[in-house]
Parts: sequence; C-alpha cells; structure tokens
Amino acid sequence: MKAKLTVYFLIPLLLIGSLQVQALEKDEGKWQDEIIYFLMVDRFNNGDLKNDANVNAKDPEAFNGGDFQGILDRIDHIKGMGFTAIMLSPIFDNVDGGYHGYWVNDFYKTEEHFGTIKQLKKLVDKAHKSGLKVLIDFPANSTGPDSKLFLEKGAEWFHEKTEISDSSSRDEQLNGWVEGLPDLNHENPEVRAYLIDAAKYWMKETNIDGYRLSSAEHVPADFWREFTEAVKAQKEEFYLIADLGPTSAELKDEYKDAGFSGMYDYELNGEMRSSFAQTNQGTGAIFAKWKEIESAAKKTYETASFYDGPGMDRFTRDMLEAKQYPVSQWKQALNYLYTAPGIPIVFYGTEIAVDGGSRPDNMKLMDFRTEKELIDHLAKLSELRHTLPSLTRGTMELLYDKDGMTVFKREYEKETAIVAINNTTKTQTVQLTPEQLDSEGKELRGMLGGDKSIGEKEGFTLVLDRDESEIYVLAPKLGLNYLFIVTVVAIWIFFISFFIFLARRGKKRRMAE
Ligand SMILES: [Ca+2]
Ligand SMILES: [Ca+2]
Ligand SMILES: [Ca+2]
Repeated sequence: MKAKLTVYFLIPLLLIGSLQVQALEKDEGKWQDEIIYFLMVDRFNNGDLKNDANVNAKDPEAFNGGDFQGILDRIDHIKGMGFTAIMLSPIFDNVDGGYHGYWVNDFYKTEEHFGTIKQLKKLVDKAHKSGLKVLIDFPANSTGPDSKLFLEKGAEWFHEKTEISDSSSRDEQLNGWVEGLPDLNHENPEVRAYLIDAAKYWMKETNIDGYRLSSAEHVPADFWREFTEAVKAQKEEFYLIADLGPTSAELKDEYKDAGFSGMYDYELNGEMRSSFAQTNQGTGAIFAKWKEIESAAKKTYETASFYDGPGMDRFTRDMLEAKQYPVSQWKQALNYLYTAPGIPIVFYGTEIAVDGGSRPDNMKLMDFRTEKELIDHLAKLSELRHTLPSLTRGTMELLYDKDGMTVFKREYEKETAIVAINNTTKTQTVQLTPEQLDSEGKELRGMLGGDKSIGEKEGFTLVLDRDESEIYVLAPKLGLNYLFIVTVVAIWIFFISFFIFLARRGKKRRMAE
C-alpha cells in the first residue's frame, strides 16, 4: 500500500516537470539581436527652427530643416516600432547644399543645420536612456566639393582629379573621384591619422555605439584595418558596418580581414526586392544567396539585410511599378526580413511605405501624420524577433518554395520556429513531412495570427489564406494537458475514495469494538 501511494504522489510531479517550457538564455549586448532604423537627419523631423537658415522644405535639393532635436522629439516613434538602434546619415559639417551629409567640409564639427554638438550629445543620451544604440555614417572616402580640407590641404591630401570612368577598374575605384568629390589619399599617413582621430573624437565626445562606413569599397582595405583596430581599441563593443556598394560580392575577399563587424549585401538585397515586390514570385534565389554566404564561412547573422538606402529607388517604387498594393507587399517583405538571419536595417519612411525614385526623390521629408498599419506590424515583428532567439541566432533551412509560398525553419538550442509566408493570390496548403519537422506529440503555435497546426503521424499541414503569413513555434502538443488533468482528477478520486474507505473501516472497527 505504501509503495503504491508513493507512485501516485510522483506521477503529478513528473507530469509538471515535462510540461515546463525550457527557458532559453540570451546573452546581452550582442549585435545580431539589433534592429536598426536608418534615417537621414535633414529629412526626418524639424525640431529646432533656430538652425533653419536657407531651409526650404519644398526644394528636394535644399536643406529641409531636420535636426538632432527633431530626432530626439521622435525617439518614442522609433522605440515604439521595436527598433534597438538608430543609424544617422553623416552629421559632420557639410559644404553648402550638403543636406544629405555626404559632402563633408570639416570632420570635427557638426553640420550647423543639424544642431550643436551639445544637442547631439543630448540626443545620444536620450536614445541610450530609451534603450536605443546610436550609429553614425562616417564617409571616409571623400569630402564635399571645395571643402575646407580640400582648399587647405590640396594635392597632398587628395588624389588628382580624375572622375571614375571604368567602375570595374579597382585602381579607378580606389583613387578616382566619385561624382566630382575630392578623393582623400589614404596612402598619406597624415590623412589616415586625421580620419582615425576624428572617428575616435566623436566616440569619446558623444558615446555613440557604432559607425556605418559608406563607400567603403573606394577606400583601401589596409586603411580600414588600421581604422577598425584603432576604433575597437578605444571601445571594444563598437559596431562597424561597411557598405561596400553593389559590387561587394567580388570584394569580399579583399576586405575579409579589414575588421568590419558586419557588411551590407547588395546581391541579397536584389533578390529580396525581386521576390517581394510582387505576388507569386519564388524565393529560392534568396536562400541560394544565404547558402553562398554560409559557404564563404561568413557568419550569416553579421550580414546587414535591407530593402532601401540612400543610393537606391524606394522599394515601394518597385511595388507600384508591378501594380501591387504597397502595404500588403511591405508586410510580406518585412515578415521575411525580420525572421531571416542578418541584422535588419530599415530606412526611415518604410513605416508609411513612402515612394520615391532616385536621389533626392528617395529622401523625402518624413510624414508623421499617416496611418498606422505598417507601424503596428513592425512593432509586432520586432517583439517576436526579441522573444524568439531562433530568429536572430538560429540555423536556417528552406522547407518549401513555390511561386510565392515559402516555408522555412529556424533552430536555436531547443527552440524551433517555422516561418510560412504566403505571398500568392490564393489560399495555400503545405504539407511538412516528419523528416522535415518532428511532429510526434507536437504542435505548431502561430505567434503572428494565432494559427495552430497539430502534429499528425504524416507531419504537419499548414493552411494559409492569400497574403497571410505565420510564425510558428514548435511546442509539445497541448493534448498532454488533458492527460495531466485526467491524472490529477484520478488521483483526487483515488484519495477521496481511499479516505472514505479508511473512515468507513474505522467506523466499522469502532462499531465492532
Ligand atoms: Ca531645423
Ligand atoms: Ca555646413
Ligand atoms: Ca578613394
């Protein structure tokens, strides 16, 4: 009797143990967990009218009034969408007309239209207090036309004026002038020291967390090596994300030891744009790209994934040209971006599906008075990306890809997520086999729309309406709970009957005595 009792006590304990969800540990401060919001300082928000000399918000080639104060005023907008970092277009003093920030006049001053260094520090402080990191674009290849530096230093600090005519020539790419901008001579140790000191100056003064290194392919790898070493010696956890331009694939080898923390991938960007600009497009080419990145022994999560940037037409333009409804297409595109490896970089204006052609049309002043559909969607996706480490750190395996219906698996430690994107015009049914995903006693719980799929002997059946996506997490079948409840009830019945039996027996005994 005693042995039997012990067994009945143990059963519920064992069942509780098996139902506990495994807690996943998450390291702090790792860059692969970041989601970056990239904005053009002049085109985001005008928060200070005192710095508006010659501002004309109606002229796309003029300063439009955006500034540090304006960004500070809108920190909650960025934080509210779940971003963890803000990346700013260059903040350094520009020559006249340099609204975009890429015509640097002096690397040691802030652009007067953007505000003072004090205002910049205030912005970084506020961002940090809100849990946002701050990155700044550091354009080290050239200065603005007739910049202070160019007029003072001339031929010693700059390459001879020759516009790049053959972009396939590495010599021209490195030493030629891009769009008429004086090209800094990185062979000169004084130039190297100047740029590296400037980079360290802003880190020290403002406590920023990283640099975006634009036009990095026009600057020699050995300079970057020196730059990245110096910067990381000053702040170890400093993020350096290089934009090597559209030819980056061929240059990967040349720059592999330059010390960048992450790199833009334009080929991936091209495939992503063609898959998600319209419905019914396969995604196989995207996954083939990931295979390539992996086989080049690159850590996939270090890749900067993006749809938009200062150098290209807005992705919305592609959607409109394909006669699609941008908000629907953006949702699908973002579903992919936020569940794939790599660090998502979202260009300001994405949240309102802003349209635009080539520069400056792709850099319109942000409009905050618009609908919230994509803003809410971004917030939801960010939350999932923060909750599920498999989405940021997991392996990736393509399970299904046909004409716009895509299913892939992300796995990290004990967590498995299944992402299903129906970018087609029809309801889709996908059968996942037990070989693709262990279905025994399991179910897939939808985290985006609340869908559920119960594991059967032959695997899982996923059904998704047109334009619907779901992010599932593999979990033990809820059926186990019924077993648990039945067991608990049975034990209670057993004990109650047992005590009734004892009581009756005692009563009988007392009566007999
Ligand atoms: Ca202003
Ligand atoms: Ca200026
Ligand atoms: Ca150059």
